[in-house]
Amino acid sequence: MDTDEEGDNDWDRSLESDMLETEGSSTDRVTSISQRVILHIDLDCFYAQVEMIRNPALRNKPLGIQQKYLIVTCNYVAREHGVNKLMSVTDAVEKCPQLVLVKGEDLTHYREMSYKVTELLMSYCPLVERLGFDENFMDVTEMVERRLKETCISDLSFNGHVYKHESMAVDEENARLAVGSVIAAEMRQAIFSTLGLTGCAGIANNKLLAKLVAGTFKPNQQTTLLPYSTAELMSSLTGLIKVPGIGYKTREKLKALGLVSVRDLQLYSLADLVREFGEVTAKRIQNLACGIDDSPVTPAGPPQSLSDEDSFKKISTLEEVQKKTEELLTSLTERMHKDGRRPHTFRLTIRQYTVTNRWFSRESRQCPIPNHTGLKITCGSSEAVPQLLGLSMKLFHKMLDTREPFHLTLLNVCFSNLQAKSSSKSSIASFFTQKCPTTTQMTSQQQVSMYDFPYFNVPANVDPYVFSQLPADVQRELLTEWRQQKPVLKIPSKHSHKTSSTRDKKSAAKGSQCNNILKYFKPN
Ligand code: DGT
Ligand code: MG
Repeated sequence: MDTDEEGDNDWDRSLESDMLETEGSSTDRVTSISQRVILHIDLDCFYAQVEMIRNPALRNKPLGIQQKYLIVTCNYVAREHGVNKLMSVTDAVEKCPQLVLVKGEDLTHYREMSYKVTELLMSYCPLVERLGFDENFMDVTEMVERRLKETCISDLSFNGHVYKHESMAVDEENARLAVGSVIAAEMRQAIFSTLGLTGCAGIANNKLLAKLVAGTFKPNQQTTLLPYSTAELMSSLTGLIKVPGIGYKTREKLKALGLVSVRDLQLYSLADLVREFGEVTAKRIQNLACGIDDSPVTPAGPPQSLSDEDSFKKISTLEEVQKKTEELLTSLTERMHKDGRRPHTFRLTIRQYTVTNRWFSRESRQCPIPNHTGLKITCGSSEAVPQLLGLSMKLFHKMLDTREPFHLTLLNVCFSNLQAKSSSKSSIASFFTQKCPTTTQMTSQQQVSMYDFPYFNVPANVDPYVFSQLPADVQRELLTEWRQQKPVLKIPSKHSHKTSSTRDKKSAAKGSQCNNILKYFKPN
């Protein structure tokens, strides 16, 4: 099974660092935080939807996506038959004998669709934060402000549900959330008309509440939370496990203090919590229990590492290790090649079977990737895998004495320390690029000549003779880089009608941040 190491689904960790950053925030900041409009968009039965798009014949059938012995998700037809997420395949088939099963261990299509959704949302608003594969937060506060200036409050209405209200009139106080609900509906519509996917949205003043309220009505619906309904939403949660940001270990510690429900944590003495967890964590978890979360929506950018892993019942021979590692390396190097950056570190992780500690006995070794191998990976050369396999086996022997019997249940291969190629050979690049504008600065004429150059296929401002004198490896690397310098996506002109100069700068900064990130999302 593929894994994704974007670090973008670690809600606990991100909240913790956010809290550290926001310690001692000014009154102004607190005010602006309480006025934010945050959307949370969660796609419906994500893997199943992707499979139904790939094969529309599955659309009206009960469909389960299988990884090993589990149904990791199922479409809503199957849910009507009593099939649930994370049910065993045996139980699911018993509930619904006509269930169609599709293997979902290869995440390639899900990952690709996932990035398309984020990319689409970023074309409307740069402040998009991914959470896992099918969830995105958006901070649409600025969009809301702009629209409010152009709209009469009496013309506004809420789109979708309002938590615990049949209907709700729009007034001064809730107008911003009402505009947020209209934007959320537009985003969902954009995702549907562009990519064919449906999803749910939550609209609230912070990330925590937006996420929690989003699931109130499913599928393909949206719900807005008004601030005064926060307490009701929080007390509707069946336990601390339902509070995103309070992880397993924290829950265990809380349980030892006798705290099980959200209400228990709300009412517990902060001083006692501080003694147990320290000030930052104590305040954070108590705030979360009260629905308070001032963590910002943080666009993540490209992943810091790429990895691939598989788990299995038993691997106990060197040949099996080699075969499985080679398989994993083949798919990982292909992804790395598509990514375009060059990895400088390689890590191998194994998990040995132990009766006592079944899940947490991972062990890793890592090493630098030699330059010639790094180049092979970025060029997409088939020689990369055998070279990496050699490295893997050396690392493997450092962890295990293969003269003794062994029992592995997992292998993971990982590239990290990923660097954009321009920085890794800046001296050569700068040789060519002193007079060569960056992609964003190029005129359309230059871009056309760069891609269509009929003979050498090098940018028009590069001397073909000088290029032809370079070593073949360097030529290949430069060509790959130039081919990848496609025009970056434009932020729609919606952002350009701000008048104040500070706002212009802010907007430009956000735009360029967004463009940088968009470079990562490569078309298929
Ligand atoms: P939903 O949101 O209830 O309509 O259904 P999904 O399928 O979108 O569920 P969600 O949002 O919790 O998760 C998104 C995808 O992530 C889902 O389609 C399959 C995958 N997934 C979710 N939970 C697990 C899990 O525990 N293990 C594995 N391997 N995959 C999971
Ligand atoms: Mg979902």
